[in-house]
Amino acid sequence: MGKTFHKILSCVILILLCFLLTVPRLGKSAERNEECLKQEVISFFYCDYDNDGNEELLTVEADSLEQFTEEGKPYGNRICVYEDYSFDSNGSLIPGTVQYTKDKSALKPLRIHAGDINGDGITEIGIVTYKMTQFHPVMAERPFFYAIDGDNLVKVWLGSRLSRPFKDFTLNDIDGDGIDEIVAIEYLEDKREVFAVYDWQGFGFDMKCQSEPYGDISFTHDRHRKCDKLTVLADVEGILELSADETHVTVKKGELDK
Ligand SMILES: [Ca+2]
Ligand SMILES: [Ca+2]
Ligand SMILES: [Ca+2]
Repeated sequence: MGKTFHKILSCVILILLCFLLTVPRLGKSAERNEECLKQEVISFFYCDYDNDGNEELLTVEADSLEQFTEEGKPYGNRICVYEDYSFDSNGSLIPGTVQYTKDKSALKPLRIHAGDINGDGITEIGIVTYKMTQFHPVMAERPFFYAIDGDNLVKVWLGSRLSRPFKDFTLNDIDGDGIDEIVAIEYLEDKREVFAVYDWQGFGFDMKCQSEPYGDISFTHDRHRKCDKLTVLADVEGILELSADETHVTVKKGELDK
């Protein structure tokens, strides 16, 4: 009995040793892939953030889908950038090789997008966070912007808030000057909603113009990549296009509604 047991034990140890010696060790990139792909994608955005001609995939990923803001929105733990991506037969997004990953659990990131907010030719990564700040100690969504520099996320602007409580915002070169503005849907005190456009002013954003008030407005353009034209729904007027100059936000009938 004892000899048989020892023979079986020896065989098991031998098999384990063979397995460990033959399995290839994970490289750094593969380890990163393992780390990211076990998580849930909360938000994603396609863009060529490093201007090399190839589009990357930016994601906010979560350890679980059980983390929510008070408004019921899921938030994540990690920011990832993938060199490539594909789709399965059901059209589901499959992230490719991880280029960058950073644990940002403290920010409670809800959404990721990107644009050149300050006109220096470098794409900033916009992260909508859910946190308190020193001067506004309540949990709220806040627009933070970073530049990716090697393995670091370098702070560009960490916005405490916009002029008013906002429902949503996006980045778009709405005035055609080559620099992306923050275009926000904000609440007035009487609960009506307006589009507000914010320009970079060297150290932060200033609101430069806003639209007429509406009862209920929302963005309808593709939120996963940069768009040439912002399209919106405002009350019951159908698809509308948004543009702006220095003093006015113009809302007009969109192509989709003609
Ligand atoms: Ca690229
Ligand atoms: Ca920039
Ligand atoms: Ca612009």
